[in-house]
Amino acid sequence: MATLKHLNPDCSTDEILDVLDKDAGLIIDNLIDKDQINKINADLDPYLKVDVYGRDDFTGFKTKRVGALIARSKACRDLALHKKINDVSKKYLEPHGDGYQLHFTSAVCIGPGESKQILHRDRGIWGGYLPRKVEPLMSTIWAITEFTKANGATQVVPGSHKWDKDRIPTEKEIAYAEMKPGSVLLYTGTVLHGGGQNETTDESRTGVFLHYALNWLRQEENQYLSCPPDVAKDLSPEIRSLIGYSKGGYVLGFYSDPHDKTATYESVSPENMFKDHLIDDFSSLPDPTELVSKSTK
Ligand SMILES: O=C(O)CCC(=O)C(=O)O
Ligand SMILES: [Fe+2]
Repeated sequence: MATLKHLNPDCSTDEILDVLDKDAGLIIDNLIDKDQINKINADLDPYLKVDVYGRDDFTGFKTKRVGALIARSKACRDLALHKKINDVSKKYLEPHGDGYQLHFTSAVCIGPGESKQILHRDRGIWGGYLPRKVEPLMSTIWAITEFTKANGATQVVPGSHKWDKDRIPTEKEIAYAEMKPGSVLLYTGTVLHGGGQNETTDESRTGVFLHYALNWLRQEENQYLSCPPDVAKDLSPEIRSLIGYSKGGYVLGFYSDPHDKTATYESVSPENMFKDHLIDDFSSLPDPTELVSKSTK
């Protein structure tokens, strides 16, 4: 059976990138401690208690999914800003864009009796229009409960990011992301994976999913609605910027304040929504010739 490489919490970004390049999936063991898991559980418990399940085979009739984790959970905000994960996301996505953003948040709880999810590549959310040479995603699944093959550990096909799109893995080519609570699965948008079958009668498998994407792509979870300005105003500038209240280039993602008749906030970075003075990372006018020449890679 295929296996996923396990790295220690003190592994370097370069070691992680090497394995991502080869396998497109790996586990870092024990990256967060019990105290952090308790905080995540306490934040998510009220939402995971509600009996709302998926609506089709893909989302799973016995699987609960809770989103808007940035608005709902301080512990998940801390997790989203985890330095090692952000270092990896930045470096992994660097060849394909000028920055990255948080793209999807969800707690996924696979209940007893759930069937296995079809293997897929998450890059499919953009409808297959992205050329294969663009790697759009660096994703994490944090184990909140233990992940075992029996309770629905994520299926991952190491190396399948380099496969022809129609190649179907044999059973032996599928690895299972078995890991202890506090460990994290890293995987890319191009690797084949899917939720595992939960063949237990009394165990649920809960993971916190935080996905990071190139900042020029549309986010899977609409962060401006899942974490609207009246909630975002009380969060840190770092997390606001990560979820998209920032620009992704000279003009990409600017806004104008619809209520402002003085035109103070005209074509500015969303960061200004939360400040009383103008700030703009890209405020200096670039040399137009360079801007045009950079616009086609
Ligand atoms: O629950 C899992 O382990 C994986 C779920 C997944 O890949 C998805 O819903 O896109
Ligand atoms: Fe997926």
